[in-house]
Amino acid sequence: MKRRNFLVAAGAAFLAGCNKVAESAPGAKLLSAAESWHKTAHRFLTDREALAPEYPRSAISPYFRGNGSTDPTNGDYQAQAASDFADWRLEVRGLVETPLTLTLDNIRRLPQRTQVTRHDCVEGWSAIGEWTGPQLSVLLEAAKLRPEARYIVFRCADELSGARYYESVDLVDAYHPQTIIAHRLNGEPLPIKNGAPLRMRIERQLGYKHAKYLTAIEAVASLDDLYGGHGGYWEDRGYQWYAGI
Ligand SMILES: Nc1nc2c(c(=O)[nH]1)N[C@H]1C(S)=C(S)[C@@H](COP(=O)(O)O)O[C@H]1N2
Ligand SMILES: [Mo]
Repeated sequence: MKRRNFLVAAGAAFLAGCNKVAESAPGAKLLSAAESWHKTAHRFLTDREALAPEYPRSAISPYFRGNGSTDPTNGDYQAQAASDFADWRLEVRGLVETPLTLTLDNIRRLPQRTQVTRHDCVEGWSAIGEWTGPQLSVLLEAAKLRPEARYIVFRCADELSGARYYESVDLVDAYHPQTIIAHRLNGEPLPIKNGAPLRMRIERQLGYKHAKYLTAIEAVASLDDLYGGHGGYWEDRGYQWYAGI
């Protein structure tokens, strides 16, 4: 029964995609992503595919603070939290051949990556944490991007000062091996303050790119028609869209 539900939710194409990803080298995936993204990306590829530093577990900060939204009160978030996020769904949609709707269980069954990294917030604080989740590339390969797709948009459940949080990255960061959909922090399910039940880790980017309370991943050709048109909540308020570190 469980397995049948998983197959119905995930779909045959999804499973085929996972196998393909498992066999292919991350470098090759990144290269082809960049090619279809933008020819000039090649010049920066060596820099941009480099890994962010990873740390031993002994370096993990005793407390990983929450920043921005730390306990969303809008929509049905509180009700979802009360039921341990049993009904949470992550959609993969937009310019894809096969839209996906995933449960948390689907996400936990995918191949996982665990990484101990340092989070840098522009407000001037950092924290080291251990994050676990599937690589975003696995989901994108399963959904199969259409050639027009240029950016991946992250949709969030929370509102900050009355406006919906959202973020976006280009395909180089989307396919970066350390870009994961985290559901665990330091070996435990994500705390609410850190984005439960799902949040992005985009380790070559500053903190505000790491969308918390993730509800959908959307492939788009342009960022112009989203909210303020600058590709993210803080970008619409003056921050740089490219926040590479
Ligand atoms: N949905 C959502 N994601 C978000 C934010 C937010 O307010 N809402 N804040 C951002 C900022 S500025 C930072 S520094 C990190 C903070 O992550 P943390 O709460 O786990 O420390 O989340 C980022 N992602
Ligand atoms: Mo931040």
